[in-house]
Amino acid sequence: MKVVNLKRGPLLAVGGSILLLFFIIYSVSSSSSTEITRDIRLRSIKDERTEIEFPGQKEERKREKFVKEEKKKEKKEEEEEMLEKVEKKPQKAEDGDDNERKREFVREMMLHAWYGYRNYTWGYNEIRPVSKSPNNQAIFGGTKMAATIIDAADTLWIMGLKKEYKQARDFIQANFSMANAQGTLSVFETNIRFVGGLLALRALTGEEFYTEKAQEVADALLPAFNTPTGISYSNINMQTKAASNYGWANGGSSILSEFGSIHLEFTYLSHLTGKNVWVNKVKKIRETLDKADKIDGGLYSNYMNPKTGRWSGQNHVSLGALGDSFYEYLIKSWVQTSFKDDQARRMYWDASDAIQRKMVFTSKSGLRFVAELKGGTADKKMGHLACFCVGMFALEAKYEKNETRKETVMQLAEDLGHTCHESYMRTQSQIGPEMFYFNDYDDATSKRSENGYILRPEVIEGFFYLWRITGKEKYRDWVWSAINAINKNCRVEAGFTGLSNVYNLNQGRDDVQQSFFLAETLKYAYLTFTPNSEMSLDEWVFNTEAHPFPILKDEVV
Ligand code: DMJ
Repeated sequence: MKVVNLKRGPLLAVGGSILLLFFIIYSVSSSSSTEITRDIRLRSIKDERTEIEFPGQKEERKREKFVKEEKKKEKKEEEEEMLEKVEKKPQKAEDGDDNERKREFVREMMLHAWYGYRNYTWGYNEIRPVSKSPNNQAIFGGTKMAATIIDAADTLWIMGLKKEYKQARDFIQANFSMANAQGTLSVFETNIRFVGGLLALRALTGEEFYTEKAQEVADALLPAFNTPTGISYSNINMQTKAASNYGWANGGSSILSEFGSIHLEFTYLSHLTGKNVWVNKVKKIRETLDKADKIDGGLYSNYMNPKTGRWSGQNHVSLGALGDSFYEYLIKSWVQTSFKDDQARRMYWDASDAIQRKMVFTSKSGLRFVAELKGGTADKKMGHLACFCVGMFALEAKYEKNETRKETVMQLAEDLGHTCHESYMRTQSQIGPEMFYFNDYDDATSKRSENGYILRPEVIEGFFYLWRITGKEKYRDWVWSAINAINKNCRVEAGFTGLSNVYNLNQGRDDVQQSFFLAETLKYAYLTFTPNSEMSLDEWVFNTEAHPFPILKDEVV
């Protein structure tokens, strides 16, 4: 037994092992196949369930996918169409390649200004182009509100700078929100640059999100209008919503050029949305001003108490700082409404008559200028800002029906244009100062104070209107000369800077690229060299920051 057992032992062991191996293989394979089967069964149950519980859901999903893709395609097509419009280069100027070359020159300046800002301070308000750092003025609440992007975008569009316009557009759509605003904002600056810029973009592109953003900004300003007279305050705090005036403004008064330069924007916003909340605000301001006493039958003092509607201060009247764009908005409101705003027409024509009677003087050497009035006495100086009135009077002449008056006011516009041009020609930089003085001994450019240049547009703006309205080639030459002087003296590696003293370039620069340089100065320069049909004055009215709004054919709301 033992032997038999001993002999059969290994055989049995091998056989057993083989059997065991078969068993293991069988059980493993059968268990995994069970799991696979179970899995397949579960999946098919799941599928069955899906089909049973939600019949047609697959088709629905397919349909949704299709609709999504179609929408995406549509959006892409719309975007391409919109960008095609911006790419559309202005037609070749009728008068040849020279103007095309000049347009290219200005366009290149725009790109230089834009990329300086974009490369170093994207999203901030402005660039300090010498130090390549952000410039955050208090008027914007000191926070990142992307003022340059909003102010420049319509110029990029008008110049056909497709890629750069898209950079601006995408930023505004994705990032611009009043929720980012902090601190105290200037109602006037926020309105002319932000509401104005966004509305112009809506007008040019047809894209609706711009209206929504403009409405958001305008709504944020509304608490400043809660006064018994409707006359708005200068500032609004974004957190507390408290409105306030500047202490320096004649003991906390509201300022004429500020509360008087909201009319175009709020009217157009109401027109676009069909809501009259904004237009009602500016109508109330207009009523208060219409009822108020005038100086010399048509002039307005620069300061008003918003609670009483009474003028404050010593009747300071100016076409420069504190007064300027109020007068501009009267005539432009009349134009904007296709000449239906009769109250604006009457108030403007009364003002223009009074300005011509009381504020226009001729210097010893024959230069005509618009002085400021203080308590009835003329202060014989004219600021760069006041040169905007060259364009205003040219616009008046364009629409004046009475031939004698037309001639008179056109002559005034041209004479004042000449004076503003002289203020440029008589300096080392060939750029005019912030303020120029006249007296019995010297005139036009005596160097006293305020000798800087902060990239302002008004002189070029005036020449632009004179060119468009008179067709005299010399006005184009004047723009060309001014823009070349700016390019030569203000250009630095990261954009354009203001100058500390236009009479003495050794005195340095202010290291600020103002957003209005891209919004206004370069836009007016560029449009001087396009055919007149490009942003025609018969179709568009420019706000005081050079943002174009269409002349409205229908009623406002
Ligand atoms: C701009 O913001 C506007 O033109 C405003 O009316 C006056 N000041 C600057 C440009 O100089």
